[in-house]
Amino acid sequence: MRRLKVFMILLAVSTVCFTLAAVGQMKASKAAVDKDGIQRVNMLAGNYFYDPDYIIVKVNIPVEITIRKEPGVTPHDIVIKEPDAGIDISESLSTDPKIITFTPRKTGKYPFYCSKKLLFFQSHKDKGMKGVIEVTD
Ligand SMILES: [Cu+2]
Repeated sequence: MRRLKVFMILLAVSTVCFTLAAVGQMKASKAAVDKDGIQRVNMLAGNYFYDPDYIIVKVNIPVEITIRKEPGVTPHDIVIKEPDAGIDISESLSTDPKIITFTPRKTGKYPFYCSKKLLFFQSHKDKGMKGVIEVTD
């Protein structure tokens, strides 16, 4: 009986570890709702990525994204143009964390990206600097 219990605990622990590993690979992040009723996410932006690049939030609950840029001369921003869903953001980023707030009003998957582009080079978005906010019930 005791052995079975230990086995069940080990099974549960390994399942959790496996799930965490899978999520880490996708760089997905499910926002946790804090005690004050705000969903908080930390994000890092760099050449040419967002980490995490897939955020899952709940509809009609305020979201707070704390985002900073990796050190370096390349400028980055974050753009989310989904006014129908209550998300309309265009913020340039710095190494000092910036706080972006909005309340998603509609479920769905909404793209975000960096709008920077140097001369005739590929845009940062085309280099992979983009992600998705998934708003769920
Ligand atoms: Cu960029």
